[in-house]
Amino acid sequence: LVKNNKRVGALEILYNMIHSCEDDEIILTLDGDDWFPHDQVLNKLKAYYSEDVWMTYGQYQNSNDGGRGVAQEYPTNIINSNGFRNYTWGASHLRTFYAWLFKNIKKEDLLYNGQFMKMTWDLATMLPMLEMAGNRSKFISEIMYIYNMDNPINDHKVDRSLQAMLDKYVRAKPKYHKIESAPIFKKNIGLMFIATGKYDQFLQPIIDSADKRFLVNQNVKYYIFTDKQNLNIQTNRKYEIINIEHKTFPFATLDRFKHFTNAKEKLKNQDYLFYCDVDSLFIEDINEEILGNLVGVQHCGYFNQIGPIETNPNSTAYIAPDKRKIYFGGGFSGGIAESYLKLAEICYNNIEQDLKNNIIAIWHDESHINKYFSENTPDKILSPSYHYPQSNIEHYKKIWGGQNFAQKILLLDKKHNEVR
Ligand code: UD2
Repeated sequence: LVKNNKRVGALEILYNMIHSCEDDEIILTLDGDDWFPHDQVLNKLKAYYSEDVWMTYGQYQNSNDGGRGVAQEYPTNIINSNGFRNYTWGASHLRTFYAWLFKNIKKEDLLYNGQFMKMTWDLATMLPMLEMAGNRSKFISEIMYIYNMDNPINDHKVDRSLQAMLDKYVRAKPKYHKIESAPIFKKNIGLMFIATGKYDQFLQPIIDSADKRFLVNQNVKYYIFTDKQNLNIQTNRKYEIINIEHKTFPFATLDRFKHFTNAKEKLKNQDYLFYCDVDSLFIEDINEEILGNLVGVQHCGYFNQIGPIETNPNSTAYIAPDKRKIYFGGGFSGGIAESYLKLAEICYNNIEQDLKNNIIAIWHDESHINKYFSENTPDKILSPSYHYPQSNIEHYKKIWGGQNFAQKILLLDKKHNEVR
C-alpha cells in the first residue's frame, strides 16, 4: 500500500510501482473504480502464465448494460509484421504483464511535454509491450474485468480531444523490436537451520560453506531458528533469525516441523525451501540438481535398505510393510515451498497426535518424514553424497555395496553428550 501525499496520476504511480517490483512478478492493473467479475481471476491468470506467455489482455464487460468491451485479439499477420500501431486498439482490460517487460519501455515514451501522460497511457504502455512480446502476448476472450461505466470522471468523458491527440502521438512513435527470449530468473530459496542450546557453535561454519557452495547462482536466504538473541552472523546473503525456545533432545529436533509451520507466513514466499542439520558442511558445489517438488536424501547408513522405520502401529509414523522402500536421512530435505510446508504441517500434526498418545516415534522427526515420503515419494531422491559421514568411510562403503559417493554434504562427527 503506497500512499502519495501529492496527486501524481496513474501512469507515474504504475511506473514507480512496477520498477520497484522484481522482474519475474506479474503485474495486473485494476483501476480503483472497476472490479473483477469473480474470485477466480488470479487463478485463471496463473494457468495462462504457466505457458510461455509474457502478457495478456482482454476481455472486459461494461458495468451498466453488460455489453462486451473493445478488447480484441490482434491477428497473426499484425503480430508477425509488428503492425500494432496502425491497427485498431485491442489490448484493453484486463491488462497483465511481467514486470521485466514493462521495465523495457523507455521512460521518455511515457512522457508528453516532460510529464507522465495523463491519458492514453494504456496505449503508451501496451503497444511497446505487444511489440516486444510478439507471439508471447495472449488475448483472453473470457470476461476477466468489469469496467465501471457510471463513473462521471472516466477519461473518455473528461477530455475526448486530449485523448485523441495523445492516441495519435503514441502511435506515431517508433516501434520496439521483438525480444527473442525472456530473462532467466533466479529462484528464491530459503535454507533453514535450527541451532538451539550448544548447536549455535555450528552456525557460522555451515553458513560460510553455504555462501561458497550452496546454490550460488540463486537468491538464497537463510532462516535461522534459534534461542539466541544476539547472534553475530557473517554472510553476504540475506538472513532472518526466528526465535524459538531451546528444548532438550529429542524435542530440539522433533519440533522442527512445528517451527516451520509456525513460520509459514515468512517462508511461503520462497520458491523452494530446504532444511539442513546445522552440524553439517557443504563441501562441494550444490547446484540446481537438488531442485524438485519434494527432495529427500538416502540415509548413508541404510542405503538400499528399509532402515529403522517406525513399526509401532499406534504411531502416526508407522509405515505399512508394502510401503517400506527407501530410508531417508533427516539431515537434509526440501522442495517447492508449498509442497514442503504441506509436508511440515502434516508431520507436525502427526507428531502432536503421537504426543497426545504418549508416543515418540523411534527416530523422532526422521521417522515422520520417512512416513510422509513413503506416501509421497520425492521426485528428487539424493544419494548419500548429500548425507556423507565425516569418518568411518570403510564401514559405510560396505553398506553402499563397495562403491563410494562424491562428498557434497558432510555430516560432522560430534559427541552427543557434549553438544546436546
Ligand atoms: C539425526 C538426523 C536429524 C534428525 C535426528 C532425529 C541426519 C544427519 N540427522 O541427527 O536430522 O532427524 O536424527 O533424531 O540425518 N538441534 C539443536 N539443538 C539441540 C539438538 C539438536 O539445534 O540441542 C538441531 C540441530 O540443527 C541438529 C538437529 O537438531 O543438527 C538434529 O539433532 P542432532 O544432530 O543432535 O541429531 P542426530 O545427529 O541424531
